[in-house]
Amino acid sequence: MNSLRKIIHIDMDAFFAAVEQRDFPEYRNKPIIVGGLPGSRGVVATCSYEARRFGIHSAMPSAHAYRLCPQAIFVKPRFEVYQAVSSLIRKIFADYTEIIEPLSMDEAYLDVSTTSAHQGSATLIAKAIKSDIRQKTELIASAGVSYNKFLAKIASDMDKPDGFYLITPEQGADFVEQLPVSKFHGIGNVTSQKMQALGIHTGKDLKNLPLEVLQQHFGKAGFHYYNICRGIDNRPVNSLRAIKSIGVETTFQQDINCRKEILQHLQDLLENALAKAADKQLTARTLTIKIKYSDFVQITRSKTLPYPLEILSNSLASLEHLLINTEIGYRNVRLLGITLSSLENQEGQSRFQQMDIFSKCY
Ligand code: TTP
Ligand code: MG
Repeated sequence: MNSLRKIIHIDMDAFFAAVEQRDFPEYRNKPIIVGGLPGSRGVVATCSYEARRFGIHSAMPSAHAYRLCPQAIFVKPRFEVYQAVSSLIRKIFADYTEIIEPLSMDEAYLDVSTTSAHQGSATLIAKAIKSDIRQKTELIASAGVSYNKFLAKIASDMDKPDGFYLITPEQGADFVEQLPVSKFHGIGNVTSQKMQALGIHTGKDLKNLPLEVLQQHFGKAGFHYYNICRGIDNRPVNSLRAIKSIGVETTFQQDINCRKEILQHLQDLLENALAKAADKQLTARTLTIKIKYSDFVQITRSKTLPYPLEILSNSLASLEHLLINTEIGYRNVRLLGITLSSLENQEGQSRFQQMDIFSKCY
């Protein structure tokens, strides 16, 4: 275990809604819902803490939110403003460390192991960052501090809003033991339900299982689960400069050979990869497809464009073009993958990206 690292996870509170309450004082202390309007088929992007008391949350259909709280104020998102705040908070992070890994517009991991400000105390640095954010943006962030990413992320959620929570190396293992697996970051609903069915409810239950059993049930992720339930997570904080590519792939339980089906899978993977890039505020100019045929022969085809691949509709032509020199439709395929590279940092998102995020919110 690398107990020497000092990792901070920062996450803004009720981000889009807090920005709206900041800019429109008449919204303050009121249930505000940012996202689709109630008459639409849209969903809630986020809502103020006042609205959360009514049981409203992100991704809930707006019509449902309206039924729970008819007096709530529904507002449309203003992505350019959120983006500007996002850039501002990243500049604040950069005052404390170069090792910053943004996860989305409003959250990031920071490795402050070698930061000398505030006598190198991660607690004091986290508090200083919270205070800088408040001063420069008039918004509130929550911070989690620990010795790895997994615990820092959980910590930032422990004391929200305006939270600060520290998990020391001495506390880490015990802390995870009592934690419900549904709260583990990276364990989604499907895996969580699978774990419940296997009688795994807490970190302790997970810890009782040997590595082989975890790998048998959860494949590659089994090793990660084996570690995190012991408070161990050696993943580095990947600063943007360190990210060279973003890849996603899928192996089929049964080989496929229908060209249409393969194209659909590749489109889904591409959409997934583009969303990951957008979350990190990166754009890509190189698209690579990977195809592994049923006999394990693997090919890759790449195309680099003079402009960034941004949204799916702009990228489909490149995808189809790459498929020309393959044998899809003729040979059985067991794995498909998409990799985006030639990544560039996107300061201030383009209109296309905003539209893409916009469509995801609704
Ligand atoms: P979150 O950090 O998940 O949520 P939040 O900042 O609104 O609230 P808190 O962290 O205090 O729990 O997401 C950040 C922003 O991302 C959120 O303000 C709106 C947007 N978002 C969506 O558009 N759709 C979603 O499903 C989620 C979860 C977030
Ligand atoms: Mg947040």
